[in-house]
Amino acid sequence: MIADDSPMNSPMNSPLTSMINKLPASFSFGVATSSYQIEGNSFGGCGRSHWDEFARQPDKVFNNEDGAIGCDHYHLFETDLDLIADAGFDSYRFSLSWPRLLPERAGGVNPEGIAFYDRLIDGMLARGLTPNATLYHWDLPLYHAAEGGWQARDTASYFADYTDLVMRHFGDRLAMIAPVNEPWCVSFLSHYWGHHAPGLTSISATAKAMHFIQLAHGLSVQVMRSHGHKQIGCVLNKEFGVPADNSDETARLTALFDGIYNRWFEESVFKGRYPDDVLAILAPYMPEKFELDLPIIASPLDWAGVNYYTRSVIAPDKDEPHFGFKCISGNLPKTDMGWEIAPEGLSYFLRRLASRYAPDLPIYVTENGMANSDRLINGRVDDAARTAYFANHLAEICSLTAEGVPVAGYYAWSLLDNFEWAFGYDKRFGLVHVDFKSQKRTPKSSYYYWQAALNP
Ligand code: IFM
Repeated sequence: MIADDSPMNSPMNSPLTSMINKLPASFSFGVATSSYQIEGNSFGGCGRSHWDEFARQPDKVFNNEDGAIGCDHYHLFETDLDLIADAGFDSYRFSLSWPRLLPERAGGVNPEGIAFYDRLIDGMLARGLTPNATLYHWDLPLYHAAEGGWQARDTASYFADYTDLVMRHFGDRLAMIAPVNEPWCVSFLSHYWGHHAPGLTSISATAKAMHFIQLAHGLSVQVMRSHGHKQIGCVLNKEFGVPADNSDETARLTALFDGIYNRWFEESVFKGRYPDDVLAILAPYMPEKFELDLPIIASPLDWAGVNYYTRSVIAPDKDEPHFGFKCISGNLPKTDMGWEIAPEGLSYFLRRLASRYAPDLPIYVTENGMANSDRLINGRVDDAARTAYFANHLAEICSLTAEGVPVAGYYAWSLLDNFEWAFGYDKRFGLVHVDFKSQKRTPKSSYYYWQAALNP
């Protein structure tokens, strides 16, 4: 399935080599993916998730596409693990699908789901890849969504039960684990801006989701700890806000953006509190006695993960009823998502995490990468822009480690082109091109540059 004409194999002088040489020998490099985006949830008895329901609604997803087939990773996982190992990566960050393991409301565990993750995890171990698992990368079982989803306290308890299931079957083989991928996306993006499932635009739903996803994280951490796990982390996405003008009001709004996007999650996980500026707006909608959950949310961790892609330019918006700002287009070069390329934001967050929130923890960049308008021409994909993106972000990490910021690893997003949520299969983030009709994999030039740099 892998294209065998390796046109740009082993380029000498990979632009990534000098960065990698400056990092400590123990620094870990991996790639990241997620279940709904690649597995194909029409295979192996997987249950329906709220993403299937969201994608079923007209015009929610580009071309009305969904994750039914994905990259058919369910069947092609050996090929994909070979690609990871052959490039020289030492770790694979993947997610388990809750509805694959528990497809029905009261139907018990899906043996095919257990068997699939057994094969996948054992396949990583056989290739010397360190498994780094995420338990929730957005595929909420539809039956839980129907009962209130992340607006309901019970969903957090059910997530703890699901965590226990994962720990019992796979825990001893998972070197690193995090409960939730990108809680901002799970809550604000999905319940206030409505861009992701369940597609709501309600301040009340948002406040509840912003709390219950954090509670789910904390309860899950406690379950993992009760199983004796020692490498439990979190994966928070960060976006760097910059003011569109020099006014005091825009500075205040930019700080508020930082509060909603970043500090809400950092403060609660690492300090057991929510930031006052955001809470002042969400307080009327918060679940009763939410304060009592904060010590659970702040359960101690062993590592901290940061997903970073871009910055946001913040401008006042008088028509925005609750927060008063909007994100506008900036003037930096942009990726195919229209996201500005701003590597210095990564440094800002890693430094802040190390100094303010998690001084004693190793930090991992758990996602970083770009969508590019890749074209497969004569069996080749030249994605030089993606290699440059990686190199520019790695350069920031080199400076940070030289300063003593404890960055311990980096995961490129993503191994494969995949289902990019509301953008369907239109936006390509992979190091490896996927033809979604034939499922043929073709490593792009960025893949070969990683391979050259990781195998000097
Ligand atoms: O594809 C997503 C991923 O699921 C979560 N982090 C950001 C990526 C790019 O949008």
